Amino acid sequence: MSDTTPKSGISRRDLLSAAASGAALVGAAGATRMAMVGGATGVATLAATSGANAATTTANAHLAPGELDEYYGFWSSGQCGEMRILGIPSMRELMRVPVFNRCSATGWGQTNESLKILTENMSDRTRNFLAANGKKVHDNGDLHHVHMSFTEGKYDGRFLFMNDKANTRVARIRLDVMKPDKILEIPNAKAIHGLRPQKWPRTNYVFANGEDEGPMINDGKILDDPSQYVNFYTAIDADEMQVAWQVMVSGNLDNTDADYDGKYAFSTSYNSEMGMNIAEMTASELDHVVVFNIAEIEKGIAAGDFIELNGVKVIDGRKGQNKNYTRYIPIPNSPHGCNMAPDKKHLCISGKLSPTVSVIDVTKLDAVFYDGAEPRSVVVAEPELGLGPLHTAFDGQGNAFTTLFLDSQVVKWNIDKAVRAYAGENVDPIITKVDVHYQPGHNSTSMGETLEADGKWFISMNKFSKDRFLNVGPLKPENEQLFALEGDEMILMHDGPTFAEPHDSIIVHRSLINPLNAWDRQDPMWADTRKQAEADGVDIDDYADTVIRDGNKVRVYMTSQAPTFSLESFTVKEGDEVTVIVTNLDDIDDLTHGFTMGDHGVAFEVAPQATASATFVAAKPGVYWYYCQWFCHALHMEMRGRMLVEPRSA
Ligand code: K7E
Ligand code: CUA
Repeated sequence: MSDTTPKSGISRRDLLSAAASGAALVGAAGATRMAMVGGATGVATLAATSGANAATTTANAHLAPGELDEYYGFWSSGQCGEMRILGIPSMRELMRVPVFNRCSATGWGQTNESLKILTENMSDRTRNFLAANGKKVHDNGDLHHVHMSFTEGKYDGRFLFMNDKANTRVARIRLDVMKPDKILEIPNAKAIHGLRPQKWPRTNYVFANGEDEGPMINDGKILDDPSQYVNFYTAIDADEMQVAWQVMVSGNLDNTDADYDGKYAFSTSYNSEMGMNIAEMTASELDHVVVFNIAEIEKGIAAGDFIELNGVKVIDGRKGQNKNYTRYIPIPNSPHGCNMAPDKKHLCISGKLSPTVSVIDVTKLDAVFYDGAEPRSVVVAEPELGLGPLHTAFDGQGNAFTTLFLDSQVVKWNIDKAVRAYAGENVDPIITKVDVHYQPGHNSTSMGETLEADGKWFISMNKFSKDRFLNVGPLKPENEQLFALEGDEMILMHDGPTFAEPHDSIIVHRSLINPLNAWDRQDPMWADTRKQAEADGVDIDDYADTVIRDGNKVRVYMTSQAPTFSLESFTVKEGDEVTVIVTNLDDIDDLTHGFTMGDHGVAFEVAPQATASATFVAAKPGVYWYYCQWFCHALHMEMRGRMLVEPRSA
């Protein structure tokens, strides 16, 4: 389909000029939507919107059924607490990976293997709190930011790191199996929000922001006295997944990023006032960016200039300390997004309540730390872009894309021109503005937060969808829009409704991701289970149908091989603590089994070559069927067995 045969009565050229003129795009995009309804599939419409003479990006957007995407998208899910994997450019959701949440399908938060990961780095305080509430783990999480490990400024395909704002945690996901292997509760800090891996020389640290302030020792002795509240910036040893050190700071911390030299990390702070309500929090015209000097902090720790708080070495980097750990750069006004450009030089701080993005030249920071230069001397541009700038992404060609929450727009602008304009030259840094639908938060570009930013794709992650989809009731989906980047143009390719509430995403070329098709039998995920099996004399790598009684504990070892479990039934006594351990001996791609114990709230996934287990108390005498809950075979329904629970006093 070409520009001259518009399917919907509107040509691609019309669409582009509408995009350029801003307001008309609502109507134009509406017409595109009608074209999508008319087309056989959304995929077909991707082809339809890319004109015959369109450059390669849009042409490549057509993915026929069965064709694979060029990019992985790793998505946060906000208050759902999971991570999601999408294909780009199709925007197909490929997988959901439970992290901070519990999951009915996979048994995450219920299997012994996942419980270990969820609880092994939990404080006693939290453990006791949960026990008092009859729980082992939190049921919720609030996952905002997913980022990959780096080696020399490029994604290295090893790990993903992500935050939980709700319960102050950081998780790591292994990219070979797409499951978390470490979840860490961060001591002292409250509400981990911004999170970024160190980019250079590699991800030795993951930096994590504490958003909410509180008493340094939060044991109830200090309560309603905000003058004694502090905040914590955390560096996590990314290999060990343990806190390396923390810095006490003034003002709360919002988003963070790191430079491409391994020298500095940065945090935006939107409440330098340390206010406790909206009026107080927004009183000041200027808040700040905190700059962390990594080498000086490491030196200070080595020299013993720290206090130990809940087992963590904490350096005092509050305002007025006048040590070389931190500097506070005044920035207008409640700044939010914190994004390091792949030119290795410019850090873009989105103003949120100011219509500006403040551009910091990170090569000027040495002078602020060591030569007494004014903190604001590092600001080399402050373009006025529009209302509510939240986050900035990059194309690797010197351009930046900033979301404008209040304007419901994305603005593409040139960093160099902004710097020249700030220096007094009469140039306009703004290249184009496009409407998005509606109220964008984060945005991301393909490979955009790395030295390999390729400027092909752009995602606007919009908080509201309003009229863009069929009405599904008062709770509406969010809307994520995919744009092709071609020259100076941003071409809307796809509206993607999503459930609550992805904040952030990264778009990663598929050549960097090589997951397994089946688990390695020696995987550390079930190392504890393996140890127990060895003690019980059971070889979990081979056919097993063994029931071990150990006092009132019963361990039931079985294997799954389509379409049977090795055990057709097992018998326990009322009140026994039963652990069912299932090993999936199938090693064929995609042959996942599951185990569900009927009427017991027990269910979990057992992927090819995996071992998984769950423990429960058999408190109800009677006959209970267990079954495989993953459709695996023509005889999947028949893949079941019985648990016979004998009454205690019979
Ligand atoms: Cu802007 Cu939590 Cu990244 Cu959301 S934060 S938008
Ligand atoms: Cu095994 Cu369904």
